[in-house]
Amino acid sequence: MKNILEAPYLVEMVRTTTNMYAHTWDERNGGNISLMLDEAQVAEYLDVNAVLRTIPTGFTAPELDGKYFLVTGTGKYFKNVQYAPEVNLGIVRLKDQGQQADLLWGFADGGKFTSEFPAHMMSHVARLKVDPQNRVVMHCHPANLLAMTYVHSLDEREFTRTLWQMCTECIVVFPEGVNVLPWMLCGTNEIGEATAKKMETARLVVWSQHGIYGAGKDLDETFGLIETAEKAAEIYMKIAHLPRLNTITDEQLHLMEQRFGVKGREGYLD
Ligand code: 2HA
Ligand code: ZN
Repeated sequence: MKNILEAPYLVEMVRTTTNMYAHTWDERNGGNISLMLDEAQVAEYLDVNAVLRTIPTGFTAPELDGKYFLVTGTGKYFKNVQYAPEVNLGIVRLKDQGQQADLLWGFADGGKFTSEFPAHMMSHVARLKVDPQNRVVMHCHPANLLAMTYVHSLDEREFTRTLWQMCTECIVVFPEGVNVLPWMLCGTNEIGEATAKKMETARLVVWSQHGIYGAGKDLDETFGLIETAEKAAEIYMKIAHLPRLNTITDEQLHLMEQRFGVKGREGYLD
């Protein structure tokens, strides 16, 4: 059996959490990531019949039975993942209508998956329905996106349009726009269900006064998605209090659509 610490997906997860911490998106225990794995990817490194323990999930998601996830641990710091991956990360396989998770590796100090496991798992279900290639759900607390939810309208069309206007390439990176949830209590099935519903129409979901969720086919792409939205929010927070003399017009955004073969969310451009 090969060494799990050398599995490309584990190496990439360690690099991603480290990088996200370096971007200041994941203070203390902030943020969480789940990456769906194929059984073959896991079986190369672990005996998939050797269950360490079984952890209740607290929700029902029959679609996920038999699915494997590499996921960050509750209360764990992204900053520390690189030094002790087997304590801060775990690999689980869901069963019993998603109500139980068999732990196959990790959470070595007796820990368990992120408190946002419901939002992650329900978002995977939602994204897989619209994009069978989806593998990643990522949550973090980037300062400028958070700041923006204090001073900008939370209307999804308005929020998206502002981000598109802040950097020319935003409309190419997230043509479907950004969905927005009002402040809600985190770590609950309710915010999980609300997030998953928003994930049906966009890969980015802002949690007002809290952070953002991103989804994508791999860690790099999902990181890049959040990075691009956060960059746009940063520009906004630099200029919001200044007179705006110039902007990117809807006409110019239409030119971007044509040049890059994308289509902005229906009704979001004039
Ligand atoms: O504690 O970010 O939303 C991790 C979180 C909860
Ligand atoms: Zn959070």
